[in-house]
Amino acid sequence: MTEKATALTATRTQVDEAVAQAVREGLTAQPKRLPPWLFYDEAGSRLFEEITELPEYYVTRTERDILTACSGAMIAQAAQGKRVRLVELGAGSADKTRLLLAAAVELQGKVLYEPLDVSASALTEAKKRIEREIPAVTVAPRVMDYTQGLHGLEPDAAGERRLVLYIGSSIGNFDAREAGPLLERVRAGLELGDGLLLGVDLIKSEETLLAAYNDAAGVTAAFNRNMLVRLNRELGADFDLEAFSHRAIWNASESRIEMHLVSRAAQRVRLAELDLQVDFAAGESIHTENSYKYAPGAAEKMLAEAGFAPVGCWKDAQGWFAVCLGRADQDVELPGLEATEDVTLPAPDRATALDPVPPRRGNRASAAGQKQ
Ligand code: AVI
Repeated sequence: MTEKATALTATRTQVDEAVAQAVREGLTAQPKRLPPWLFYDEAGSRLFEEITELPEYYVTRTERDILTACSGAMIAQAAQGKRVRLVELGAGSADKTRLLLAAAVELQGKVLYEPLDVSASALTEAKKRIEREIPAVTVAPRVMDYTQGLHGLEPDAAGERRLVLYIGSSIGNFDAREAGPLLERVRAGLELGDGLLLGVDLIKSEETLLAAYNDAAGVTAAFNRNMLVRLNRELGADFDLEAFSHRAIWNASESRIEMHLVSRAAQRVRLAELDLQVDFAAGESIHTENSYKYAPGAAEKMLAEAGFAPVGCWKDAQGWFAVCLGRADQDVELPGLEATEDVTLPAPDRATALDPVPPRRGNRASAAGQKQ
């Protein structure tokens, strides 16, 4: 083999098949699209961490406020007097998971935490960090693609309940056709009485939504464009980053923010590793992400349809975000809005909102809640 051929083979073996297939499919589709999981290479994960700290990106901050105030109540509701072990879908963003772990430690002393992620390095990092910060927590990470179900988790020990954390509005990056089955697969891996804690972003003013995905510092734009940087590096593509603009729009009829990369001019892009060239018209877009925002009651409905009786929903005072608990149940009825315990943090004095509030029973006691 010539030196050049050897080098080429070496490069080709490094191409990730899943990446190659997703990009080929997405860029030859009409309209063009790329899946949002492509955002999260090392640089993209760093940019996402930066996004979570932006003043416009209310999502992380608001969910953190809810968890700061209500983690104790959530854990107590999930545990129902038993020991609880926590499973997290994804390796867990440090401080939000920490709040729930600390609440569980407070309730029962030692806690077992099982983060599930496709990235071994993210899991190793989470294990080191959490065991250092909360020594009462034992971290048992598992490298797996949780979107395919919770295969291989050992059964609950006697007197124990699992609580699956799916926080951070991650479910919002799946459309309804994907989100429902994903939650059903999670439910299939659980036992009766186990719980799912689901963080969902709620519909709010278009202005607030657009600002969150179009920040003044341009971090979200860099996050979006980083997908092209990744394709240039991993697939030998020649995307000119300046030739694509970041666009975030609110699609009201679908109740979602959409992110796009829009070609500023007619151009041809080559992807050497795919033996592919792709033509763009001026103004043509690559749809890179959907981020669904939910109406009141939608999260409870989604939980019920997946086989979880909605037990409680904790919201911030502005009604921007909800963290909802569902309990794996045999026979789950679709809830009316009155079916769950609804807790709203007190408004708007932040000092008050950050103080733990005892769960305030909604005026409509829970039918589902009676089964607890
Ligand atoms: C990870 N996910 C919940 C974020 C969201 O808000 O949909 C990803 C993101 N995209 C742009 N900004 C943040």
